[in-house]
Amino acid sequence: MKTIVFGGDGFCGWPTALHLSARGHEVVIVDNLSRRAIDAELGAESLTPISSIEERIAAWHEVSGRTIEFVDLDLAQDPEGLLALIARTAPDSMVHFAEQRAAPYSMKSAGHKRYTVDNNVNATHNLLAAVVESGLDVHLVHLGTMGVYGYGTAGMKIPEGYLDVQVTATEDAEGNPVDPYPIDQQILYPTNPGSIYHMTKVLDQHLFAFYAKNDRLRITDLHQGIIWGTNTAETKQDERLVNRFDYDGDYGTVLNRFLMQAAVGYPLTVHGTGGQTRAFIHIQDMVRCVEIALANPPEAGDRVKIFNQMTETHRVRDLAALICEITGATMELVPNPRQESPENELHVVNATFLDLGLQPTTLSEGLLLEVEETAKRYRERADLSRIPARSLWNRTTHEGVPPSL
Ligand code: NAD
Ligand code: USQ
Repeated sequence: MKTIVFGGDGFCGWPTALHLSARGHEVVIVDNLSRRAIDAELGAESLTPISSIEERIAAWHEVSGRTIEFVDLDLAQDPEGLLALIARTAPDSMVHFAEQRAAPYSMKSAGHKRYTVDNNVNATHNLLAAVVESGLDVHLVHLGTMGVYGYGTAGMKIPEGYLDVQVTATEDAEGNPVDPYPIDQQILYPTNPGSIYHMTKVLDQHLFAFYAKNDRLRITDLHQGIIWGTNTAETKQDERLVNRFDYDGDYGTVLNRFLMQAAVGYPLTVHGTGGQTRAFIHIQDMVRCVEIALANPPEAGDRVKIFNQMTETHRVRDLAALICEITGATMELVPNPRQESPENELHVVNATFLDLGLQPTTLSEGLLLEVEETAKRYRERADLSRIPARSLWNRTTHEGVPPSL
């Protein structure tokens, strides 16, 4: 299978490109290296020392004997280049990771909001329009987010993308009363994004639904939880293949931040009461899920296939307590810079991947290893001034008043 990995230099894209290459896919990585430029803008670096994309690809060739092509292209800004690339490479499938993915970064200022919307929505739309224009039958797998659903679910399990609803009709088309009768429908699960970044994923969802209906494109949207961990079987094979590890206040995600904070002796930064419950998945399981999704495409004419790509849910303060217990770290409840529910429950259906053979890596197996293999190993590279989260989401959070949602 020939597969283009858009965003293949990033945290999820790089290990996915190697995983697919190791399994015999002919892989092309497309990336505009904007994530590396944002590191420079923020004055923050990956905790792990990441090599240039050229060095990464050369090292992979040396280690595996396999070749990956790299194309430096901006999906949002260069639709003609994108179409030419698709026509030249004629891929069977594409994996789309190429978006600005940090919620705090998307909320820093009006400029960051505009950049995130322009970049993400145009990248996705340009890709869809280019596939149609190319006339090729390509399966598109997109990395979406659990955050499109919002996190207040009134106790129900969040289904995989679609919700069965029943409304009761009490009038006919002319408005005359009739004996009530039920009408069943399936709708996209109502969205409730918490940041401009998450909002772009909601907009992506609607673009996918439209192109699946109008052009019979084959699309899978993976509603992914928060990734934890750093390396996969492939990225462990050589120091030059190491994956990035973000710990700064904008790009660092909660569990990896806590692991790094424990390793450097920084009290774990629990936002608010730590009552937020979120979905998680290990990076090794993420690459396996993408492989499974590629092997199980929808048919042309099907609606968008949506999988919930997560394996566990946890409350933030429970995660912090667990890490303190296994590492001896301490935690601190810091004012929450975000506008989000201080406490929420989260129950999620993830049957599709489990039915297709995913065997999840659990937190209990992997946490300590992650602290030892990554966080402690590279702790000398940490810049502690980059740890505090400084992106305030609205006037309320600016004034330090707890949000009430
Ligand atoms: P990342 O920022 O590390 O990687 C994204 C890559 O895309 C970067 O290398 C960047 O340079 C590239 N890119 C961005 N805009 C581009 C453009 N216009 N043209 C070409 N390349 C572009 O992010 P990540 O953590 O690897 O996330 C990848 C995807 O997975 C995102 O869409 C994100 O929404 C989704 N996701 C990530 C997580 C997580 O915990 N990291 C969780 C759920 C979903
Ligand atoms: N949090 C803390 N302390 C910290 C960092 C975060 O308490 O030091 C809290 C946040 O307030 C939030 C929760 O932890 O309640 C999760 O924050 P996060 O930064 O780990 O995750 P999030 O902003 O939701 O974004 C990440 C990825 C994004 C992806 C999303 C999946 O950056 O690309 O879409 O996870 S999900 O959360 O399921 O929507």
